[in-house]
Amino acid sequence: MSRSHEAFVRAKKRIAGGVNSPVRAFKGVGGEPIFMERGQGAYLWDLDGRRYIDFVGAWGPLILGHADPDVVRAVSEAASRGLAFGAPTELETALADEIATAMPSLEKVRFVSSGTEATMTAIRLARAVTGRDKIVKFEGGYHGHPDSLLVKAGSGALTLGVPTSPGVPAALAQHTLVARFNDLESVAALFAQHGQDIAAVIVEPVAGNMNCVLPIPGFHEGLRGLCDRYKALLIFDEVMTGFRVARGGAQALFGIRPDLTTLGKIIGGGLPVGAVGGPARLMDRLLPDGDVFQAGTNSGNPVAMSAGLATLKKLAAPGFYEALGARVRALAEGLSGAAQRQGVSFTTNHIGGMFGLFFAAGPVTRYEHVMECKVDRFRHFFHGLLAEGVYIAPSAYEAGFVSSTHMDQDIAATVAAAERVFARLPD
Ligand code: HOZ
Repeated sequence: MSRSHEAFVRAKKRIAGGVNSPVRAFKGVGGEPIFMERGQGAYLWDLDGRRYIDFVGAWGPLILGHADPDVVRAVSEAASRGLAFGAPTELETALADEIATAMPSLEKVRFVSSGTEATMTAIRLARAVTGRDKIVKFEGGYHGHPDSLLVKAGSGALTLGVPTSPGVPAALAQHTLVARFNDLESVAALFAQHGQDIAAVIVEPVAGNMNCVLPIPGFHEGLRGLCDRYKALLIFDEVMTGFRVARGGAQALFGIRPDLTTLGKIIGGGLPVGAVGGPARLMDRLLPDGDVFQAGTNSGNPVAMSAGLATLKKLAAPGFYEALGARVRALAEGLSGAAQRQGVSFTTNHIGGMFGLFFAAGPVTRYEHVMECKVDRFRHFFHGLLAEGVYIAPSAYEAGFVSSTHMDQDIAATVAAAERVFARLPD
């Protein structure tokens, strides 16, 4: 009996479902979660001492790999000065400066402790400044778990079969309008019908919670145009893409200026940090200068701010994103080549430091394409890779992540392992 199994049995007695975030429970792939003991660079070790090449990266934050020495040093130094003050520190301004330099649309930010808090705040702010109630999101789009956004959601909600969660009042859900990603007409139709009531469109600029789906050319320009025409706000949820697809996020890559941006993951360097940001004229509506309520005991925690700062400083190194993108490309092309040699219908999407794997011929540009992929094959692939010492997300609806510590030999070992698994996949 494995130590992971014993740990899971104990966890289930005290923790709902044995896990603190549902997609971790392996229900999307079958079997039981692996309990981790430590991570270093590109590798994770489980309780039973098995090593894995890790492409989950704590679901996105670990762009520098596990336990980066500079980040660990910054965290230790900050911790030795005090774990929390519940009062402002200069670290918060320093991290806000670093973000605004990389992403100029975030003139001002408000730090929170998770992506969920960031999107919840962005929606509240958008409703307050426009005086409208409705929001537009996309099918398979996931923005954490604020009530307004758990309608036809991706990530764990999709993996576990509850894209629209019980517990969300119908009176609230009726204000959430759902369009199709990469289908501008579906958005235009909602505006034509409800234009005067729509406060905001919220979108992951690269959809990363229904696997990884890139925007088609013109999609974001079209969203910007519709929002401007109807005086609604465009919210880019860059919790995943911020500092991941480029230092300036997807907004820099695609040349789009959203009204509000939400961040998380990388800006906390592995510790819990989220942020909402935008121009002063919008952000100043938040209390205490404005009237829109938002608060948090843990917000701006000095240890978390230090982890984020140490991380963002390293991402400014020349050539960082070129090298990261080259590794992701090598992985995606390597996997596609291996699948082709083994006669497996398979395709990949990738951008910057993130990627998606699909058991379908592709191209995959829409939610429907993702839903047509062969989930059974993915399950076999996942367990085959796990047995080979490669850890990918335990769901067919999550993006994968590469860090700066994944070396050529890790990519080559992963491709070789995947080819062995492709060769024995059942039809
Ligand atoms: N919703 C996260 C991935 N998109 C999963 C978080 C977790 O389980 O840790």
